[in-house]
Formats: sequence, C-alpha cells, structure tokens
Amino acid sequence: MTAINSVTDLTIEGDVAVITLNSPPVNALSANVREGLFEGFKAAIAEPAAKAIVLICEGRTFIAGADITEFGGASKGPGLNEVQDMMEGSPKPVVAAIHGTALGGGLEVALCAHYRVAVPSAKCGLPEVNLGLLPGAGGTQRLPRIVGAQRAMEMMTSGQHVPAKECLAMGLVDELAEEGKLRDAAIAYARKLVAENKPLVKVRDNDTKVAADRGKPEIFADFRKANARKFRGFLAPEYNIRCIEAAVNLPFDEGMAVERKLFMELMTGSQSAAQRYSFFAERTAAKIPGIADDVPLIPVKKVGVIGAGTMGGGIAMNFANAGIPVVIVEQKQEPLDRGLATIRKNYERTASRGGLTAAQVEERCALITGSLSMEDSFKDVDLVIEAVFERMDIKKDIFAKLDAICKPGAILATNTSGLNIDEIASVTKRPEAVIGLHFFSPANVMKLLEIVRADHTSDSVIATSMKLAKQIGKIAVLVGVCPGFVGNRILGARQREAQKLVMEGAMPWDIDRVLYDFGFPMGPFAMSDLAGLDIGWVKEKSNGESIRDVLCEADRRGQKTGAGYYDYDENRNAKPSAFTEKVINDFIVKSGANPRKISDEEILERCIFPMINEGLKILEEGKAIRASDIDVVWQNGYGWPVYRGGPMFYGDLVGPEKVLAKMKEFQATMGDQFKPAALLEKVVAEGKKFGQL
Ligand code: TC6
Repeated sequence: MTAINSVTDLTIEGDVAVITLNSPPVNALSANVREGLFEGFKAAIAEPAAKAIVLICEGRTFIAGADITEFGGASKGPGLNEVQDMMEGSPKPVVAAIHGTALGGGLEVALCAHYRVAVPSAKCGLPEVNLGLLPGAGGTQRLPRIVGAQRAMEMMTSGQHVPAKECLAMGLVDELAEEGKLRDAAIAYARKLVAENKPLVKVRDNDTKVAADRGKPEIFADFRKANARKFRGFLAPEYNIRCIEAAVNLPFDEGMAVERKLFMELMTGSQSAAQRYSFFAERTAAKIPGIADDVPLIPVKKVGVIGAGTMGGGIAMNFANAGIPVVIVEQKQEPLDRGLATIRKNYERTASRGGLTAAQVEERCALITGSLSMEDSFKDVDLVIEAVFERMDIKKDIFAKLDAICKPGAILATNTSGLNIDEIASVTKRPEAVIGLHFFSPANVMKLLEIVRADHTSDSVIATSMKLAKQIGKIAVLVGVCPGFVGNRILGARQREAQKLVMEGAMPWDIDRVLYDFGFPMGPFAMSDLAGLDIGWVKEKSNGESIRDVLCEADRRGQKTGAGYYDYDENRNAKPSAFTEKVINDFIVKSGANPRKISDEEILERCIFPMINEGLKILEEGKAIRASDIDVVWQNGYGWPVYRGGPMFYGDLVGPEKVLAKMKEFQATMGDQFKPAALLEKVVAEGKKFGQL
C-alpha cells in the first residue's frame, strides 16, 4: 500500500489498482481529496502491473459531494475537472465502488468512471438544488445521457437520493455487489472488464438518450408547468432544467459551457448563499453548548400522548413511524375513537398515494393504542406528551397527575405553544423531568420541533429529546421559556404590524400579496381565513370592537364559511372583499385617522424588520442559543422562504445598519413598539453581522 497523501492510499491487488479515499466525515471533495484523487489516478495509470483501477471510499459513505465549507473561498490544488478528465481519459478501465451516498460532486466523479458498482443500500443523487445550485462538474450533461431528460429533471430539481436498485434499472449503476463485500466485488468486476476486453465507456459520448429527447420541447414545458408552484421563487430548479435542455440540444462541450455559466451565476447569488447557510444552520442547531457528549440518555421505548385531537394524533404518528409504540389517552370514548380513526385515515391516504404498503399501515396503526385512563396506561411510559387545550389550569392539573402516575425517570413533556413551562413544572416534584416539545401542525408532516428548556430541565432530558427528535425525522431547535417561545413570539411581532397596517389603509390582500411575493406560502390574512377567524373568538363576548368581531358576527369566519377577510368561490379561490373593505374603512374613520396609500416597500419593512428586532431581543434574553437557530425555526415551522435564509440571515442581506435606521425612523413616527433592541444597536456599533450572534 502506498500513501498518496493524508487521505488517499493506492494498493496494487495483482492486476488491479485500488485507490482508497478516507476523509471523514463524508469524503467531501476538499482540496486534499482532489489532490489525492489526482495523484492517485496518475500513479495508478502509470503503474505497469495495473490493468484496471477501482475507486472506493472508507467510512460511512462514498464521496458525498463537493466540500461545501470551501465554497466561496479561493480554490486550492487541482480542480475537480482535472481529476475527472484524468479518470475519463484513463487508458485503463475505471470502476467506482459506491456505498452510502454518491451525491453531487461525488456522483459527478463516479460518472467519469467507465463503470459503477454499488451495494444495494447505496444511494445516488444530485442534490445541489437544495443548496441553491446545480451540479457544476458535468452532472447536468452526463446524467441526462444515462437516464434521459425527464428523469434527470426529476432527480435534479428534487435532489432525491435514488436507491441503488433503481439506479441499476436506469443504467446509472452497472452492477450490484453484496452488502459488505464491495471492495472484492469491484475488483472482481474490474478483472472481468479486462478479461472480456470491455470498452472504456465515456458517458459524455453516449448520445442515444438525449437524441431521443431532441425536438420535444414539450418535455420541458410540461415539467415546468407541473412544478410551477413548487419552484416558485427559486432560481436553481429553473437553471437545472436549462442545463438539461442544453444537454439535449447542444454538443457535450457546449452544454458544459452553459452549465459553467449558470453554475457561477447561482454560486455567486444570494439564494445559494442562503441555502448553504441553512444546511449548516440545521446541523449547528443540533449542537448544544454546555451539555457533555456523554450525558446519559433515557431510553424511550414507549410514549404516552394526552389528547387525541389533530395535534395529539399527529404527534403519535411520528413515533409510530419510527417504530415506537404510543398510547393516546382521552377523557371520553367518542373523541378517542374519532382520533384513532383519523390517524388510520391519514395512513390510508398515504398508502393510496404509494407512500406506504397496506401491511405498513396495519403495523403503524397497531403501534398506536387508545385508552381512557392515564393511571392504567402511563405507568410504564418513558415519555408523555401533553397536547390538550392551551389553558394553564388544565395543564397544571394534568402534570400533577402525571407526577403521581409516571415512573421515576420518565420525561414529562408539554406541547404548549407558548405557556410558561416553569409554572407547569412547578406542580410536580420532578421539574428536572419537565420539558416543552412544541410540534407544529400538522405534526406528522411539519419538520420543526421547538424543544423548550425550562429552568430545571435536566441535561439528560434535553439531550434525549434532541436525539429523539432526529430519530423521528424532526429538525429540533432548543429554545428557552418566554411567551410564544421563539417562533410564535416573532410571529406576534409580524401579526401586530400587519393589523396596524390595515388600520392605516393597507388592505389585507395588499399585505398578503407583498408577503406572498416575498416568498411566504401565504400572508397573515389568508392564513387567518384558512385557520378560521373564530379561533379564540367567543360569540357571547363579541361586541363589534374589532374587525374580527364584525367579520365573525357576519358569519365570515374564514374559508369554512365561504368568507372571511376574503370572499371565496366554491373552489375556495380567494377574492378581495368589498364587505371587508367597508368594515375596515368604517373602523379607520371611527378612529379619526385618515387612510393613506402605503407602499409595498413599507409593508414589507414594517412586517419584517420588527421580526428581526424581536429575534435580537430573544438573543439578548438568551432564549435562543444563536441567530441561526431562529432562522431554522422560521424556515421549518413558519414557511420563511428557504432561499432567503431566515429573518436573521435576511437582516444581514439587507444590512444591520439599514434595519436599525428604519426601526429608528418608524419609532420616531409611530412610537416605541419600534424601539431598536439594544443588541441591534450593538451589532451596528461594532460593525458585526447578525449571523455572528
Ligand atoms: C456539490 O457537490 C457541488 C458540486 C459542484 C462542483 C464543484 N461538505 O448530514 P450529517 C458534514 S454540492 C462539507 O449530519 P448524515 C456535515 O456538516 C454538495 N461538509 O450526516 C456534518 O458535519 P458536523 C452536494 C459536509 O449521515 C457531517 O458532515 N452534496 C458535507 O445524516 C455529517 O453530516 C450534498 O448536498 C459536504 N458536502 O447524512 C450532500 N456533507 O458533524 C450534503 C456533510 O460537523 N450532505 N457534511 O455537523 C448530506 O446530504 C448528508 O450530510 C449525508 C450524510 C447524506 C451525506
């Protein structure tokens, strides 16, 4: 064995040269790895005994892509294209041996081998789109040459990781190897190629698939149309498609030039910067300073949920999906049955769309049982999550009971979306076991989990909750106790401003349009109509003192009644409402104010800058660990457009100085609700960025 460099070895196994990469954690294509590949292939090609070359990786995966941490910096060492040219131009057959994931630049390297062998558990994909990019190392030109334009568009605009078996079926992989025996299988395969004198297949020269797609622009037009909603606002999906069009319509080298140009445009733009930031922000959120790596974890083998409503049912499904049994407790049989039936219906709907087999539906439903008694059902659970009505007295009552029933060491969690968890914990004799697990509706779908640390929550309970979140496929962010926690507290800042803008002359649909165009899936008023204007509204107490009162009294309670802020047709299409407009104008007149024309720019700044300011107050108070955690919350729980990073990242794009200047301007004309956070003043004074907090 010869060490090529610190991450690459070359071994000559008889007539096969084996290049082994070992660059943890994911063999990303850092300068070191590129150098190892370049020098390794050079040596293997020059080695007289070697008739074929195998490229394989140590550790958990084949090359998982370019090294994202190097993006934006000066490039060092050999370029990836030099490595690829050497591989593709090798006079000896090159076999890529794939385990784990061959992603992005990793798959693009494998596509420059003449053949690919993979274990069945391996997956291949070009996920650059999720980083706001496109595969910039020939992937856009080579993948369509193997799988055709349609499949290439599907893979490259979704970033999906395609299982090896499927890769074999579409020709992306040439042979499957037995699990755990990849190295031997790849060497044997290489020997066979030599023995049978197989050609050196260069994907770039294979035009059959793309030629078949030539002259059919409808393939692209149809795909764009079908995905217009999903791609709205994002540049990268469209740029990926344009590259595939180039692969179909242009010679390889010209297609490569298109790829290069569009790649550079994306790489230097703010969307990709935001999406790359988010990739690391999500992973950073999992790291909790001050909690030791070896803190004992609590094994969670059985979970209890209180409340069989939408929230409780959704929460239970998460655990059943991960194979953990759940018992749901309700007070009465009828809501319990209804809740369990809804869960079954949800699973069956997934199955009808091909997402689950009938057997899996049964398995998951069998893991969720119902009960009317906490005493009978919660004695042996390791974690209980309370998901009942948001009232402190009810929650305290429940936690006092849980304290008496649950075994020592069990985690007692509340799904409250903003109540004081210290107060809830105070009724137990084990406040160290009490934590907030704030799921977002629908809880079986939404990725975010706010994990709320109360004053006495133990490190063990926090660490177990963070790990469990990952196990059930959630993105967890640890926050502190304050009204609304991180997500709803910042939402409150935006909602307040949206309501005020209406009282100054902006119509709900103006505000919604501005926020929709910014990239949110919908604006605050469309959202209210969807959720129901009567949430928390009590008919008997209504006195027509707010716009909402008047709308609800007129039975305009949102989409469900065919009218709310908007009018709705039978297909639930929204139209601005003359009724609502009159109600609003009457209120403005009554308040003695004069409605004024408010620009889109002002609407956006009035809605967004107070959110950034609130985020800074949260950081000041230590209720979030870092600015990027706030962004993770807003992206994954509140529809903040992914390509704008999050409120704090966006604040940096706008510039902290501008945010401060605008807040001061608003404060001067509209009052102290715009008072800049002390931290905002400090960041600007020190010339810092929010991202550094
Ligand atoms: C590309 O290739 C473009 C090419 C154009 C040509 C120039 N770079 O996710 P995990 C780190 S674009 C640097 O927790 P998993 C990650 O930060 C790239 N670092 O593990 C974490 O570090 P930490 C296309 C990376 O087992 C650690 O590895 N490729 C990279 O749940 C473990 O990560 C992709 O987009 C990277 N490329 O999942 C793939 N990847 O421990 C991105 C990971 O210090 N990666 N790290 O926090 C993934 O999807 C997943 O990491 C995974 C492993 C499926 C490879």
